[in-house]
Amino acid sequence: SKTYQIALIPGDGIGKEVIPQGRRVIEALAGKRDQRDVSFEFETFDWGADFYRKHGIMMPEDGLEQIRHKDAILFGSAGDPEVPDHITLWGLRLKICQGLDQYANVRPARILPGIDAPLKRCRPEDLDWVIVRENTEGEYAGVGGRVHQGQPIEVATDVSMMTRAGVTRILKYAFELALSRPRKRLTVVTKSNAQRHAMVMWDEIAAEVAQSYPDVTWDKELVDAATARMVMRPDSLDTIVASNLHADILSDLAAALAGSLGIAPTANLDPERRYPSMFEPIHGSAFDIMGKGLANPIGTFWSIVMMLEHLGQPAMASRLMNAIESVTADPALHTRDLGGQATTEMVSAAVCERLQS
Ligand code: NAD
Ligand code: K
Ligand code: MN
Repeated sequence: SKTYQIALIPGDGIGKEVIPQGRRVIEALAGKRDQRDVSFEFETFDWGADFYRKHGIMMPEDGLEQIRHKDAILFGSAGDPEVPDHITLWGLRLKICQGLDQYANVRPARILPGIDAPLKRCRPEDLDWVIVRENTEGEYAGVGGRVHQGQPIEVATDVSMMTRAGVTRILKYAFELALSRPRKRLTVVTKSNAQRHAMVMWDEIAAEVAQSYPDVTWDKELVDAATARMVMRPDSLDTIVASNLHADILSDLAAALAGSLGIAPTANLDPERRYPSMFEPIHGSAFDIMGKGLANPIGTFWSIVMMLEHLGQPAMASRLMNAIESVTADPALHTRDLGGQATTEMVSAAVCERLQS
């Protein structure tokens, strides 16, 4: 039998509402009679904006040490109305992703049963994407600064730093992932016309890596054109790989085109498995709905599906995915972001009920 150690980091805002429901769903899954050989132990870390108000930092100095030996991390969101976003982001989520070298951020998007997606001519089978986001460097490398702050001569920079090693490993990951999917198709997104150094290197490395993957059909697209293509020709895309910033933006667009930000999941993976990987809904703290019980927990549940796949429990993963799809298929169980009136509690209870049956 196997016991997985899971770190729970609810964080801020609706993160604190959806992560407890995620735990409940995992417990419902593991409680099944035929599933008794797998169990989960949870440790919850109260890191985030409240911790910051008390201690002046988002997580303890030795925080990475505390989670380094877990099997996986389930994360909610970081962001608080009273604390600047760059502090909450850099002090927690980016610290973990970069500190545990979770260099592949994987974001599937597809239209689940029952979801009324906004594109008129797009059928569910037309939109089935996985966006791979470089997660440790690029535009979010943290290189830059401000001089002469507040003065007319002020200069501020955020340098997009890309390394051959970093770009090579994310492109290899993306080609591997594309190869594992039925269509074996990869689109490499850059902005190599304007960003003429790092992104030109990115294109060159893509062509080099592609040589090892003759079975993958791949093409290149500039990021601005890629947004239009996602809307106009969604079925021409399958696996997409892009830099940290570009894929951040493309994946929110993808989530919206698939129905709602509240549904979309993501995995921050260390593909080499030296460290635990981290799973989270792609949404943030959602200040406008926090504390009201309106948060859609599906993004968290789908993230747990990705966690179970990563942990090597595909049967549990597909059981949970089936329960999720059976719930989204019922409009009475849609939260407000999907045009319905269901609450976080109702959706979570319905998923658990389907897991029990
Ligand atoms: P957001 O994702 O929090 O919210 C955007 C919109 O989507 C809001 O209208 C919100 O109500 C809605 N929404 C999001 N998740 C939902 C859910 N589960 N159910 C129903 N509706 C949902 O993005 P934002 O408003 O740009 O950011 C708010 C805060 O969250 C900021 O502090 C930001 O920095 C932070 N943030 C954190 C993460 C993260 O932790 N990974 C990601 C994005 C934003
Ligand atoms: K999140
Ligand atoms: Mn984002």
